[in-house]
Amino acid sequence: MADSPLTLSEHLASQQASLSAPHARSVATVLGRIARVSAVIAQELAHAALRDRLGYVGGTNVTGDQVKKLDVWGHEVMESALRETRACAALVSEEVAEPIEMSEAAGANALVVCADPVDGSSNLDVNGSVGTIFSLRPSGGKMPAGPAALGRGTEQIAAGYVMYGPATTLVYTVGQGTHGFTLNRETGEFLLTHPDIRIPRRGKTYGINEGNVLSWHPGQRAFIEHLKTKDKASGRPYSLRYSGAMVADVHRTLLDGGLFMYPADWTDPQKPKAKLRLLYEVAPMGMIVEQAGGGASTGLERVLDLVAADYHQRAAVILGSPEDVATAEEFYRR
Ligand code: FBP
Repeated sequence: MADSPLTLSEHLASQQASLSAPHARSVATVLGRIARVSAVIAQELAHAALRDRLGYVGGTNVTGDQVKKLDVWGHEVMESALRETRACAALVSEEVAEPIEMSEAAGANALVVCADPVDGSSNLDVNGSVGTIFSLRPSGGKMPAGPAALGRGTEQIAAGYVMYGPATTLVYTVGQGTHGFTLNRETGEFLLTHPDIRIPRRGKTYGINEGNVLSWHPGQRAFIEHLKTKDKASGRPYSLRYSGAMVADVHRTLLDGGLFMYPADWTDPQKPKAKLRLLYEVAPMGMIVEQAGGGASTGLERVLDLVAADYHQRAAVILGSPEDVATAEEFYRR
């Protein structure tokens, strides 16, 4: 009889060896707790329409997005879960302007978590796929700990996402490859179903909001025309696949290859304006995809080399199959 798949906690234990000793236990504790709270979020999403949890609360968050009831609820359950771990010294969340300090977790081993508790909010009221994105960084024992979140993407020590689709899938990396788990709803455990994910070198699909085409960098526009041009030898044209939720689009790209892109608005070439947030969307996805053998770029530079100077700083992103990302960068350089 086939061995039963590893649980997330067993897999985390096997990854401990690769983690820098002081943080190993904190990373396992925090990732384990995020997994458990995401099972709660999955349950709530499934019943949201029955519990009057759909719709807006009114008002906007720090990045100007209209806030949904589930955005707030998702943030609150994430915050209290992380506080309980006593291993999280601060939380940078999409829903709150400033980092939330958690003095319960002082000390050099404590971590700073950057999170988008509910990603893809525009899909919530239409029963579309949504997700949770998270990134872990060392706090360095600093208090306040929040500023330790600011810095280069390469300083992340772990990153992951949970996708709430027909199944609930958790994907994470601690710098030793990227691994996928599926929630067993009966037991509430995440089981290893996608060990050591390797993204195909080239894909057949691309995901982008084409409604923004007129504001794109000329290289971006030419690259999309290139993907749409018939050429049997290079498998073009690519098909367009776009769900409106970064987690769902990145998950498809990770498993099938291809590209997910949210380029900047270059209407004013002096001040390109991006949409997605660096600390809790672009940088964690960059680490996950790179650890699966993929690439993650702004079109002009590697996203993991970007240095965050603001908690809600935005960044352009083109990620996916390494050869497709390289081709996109060539078009940006022309
Ligand atoms: P939030 O829902 O967490 O604000 O995330 C932003 C997001 O919804 C991404 O998940 C998605 O990739 C993108 O915005 C969709 O943007 P648009 O509606 O402009 O295509």
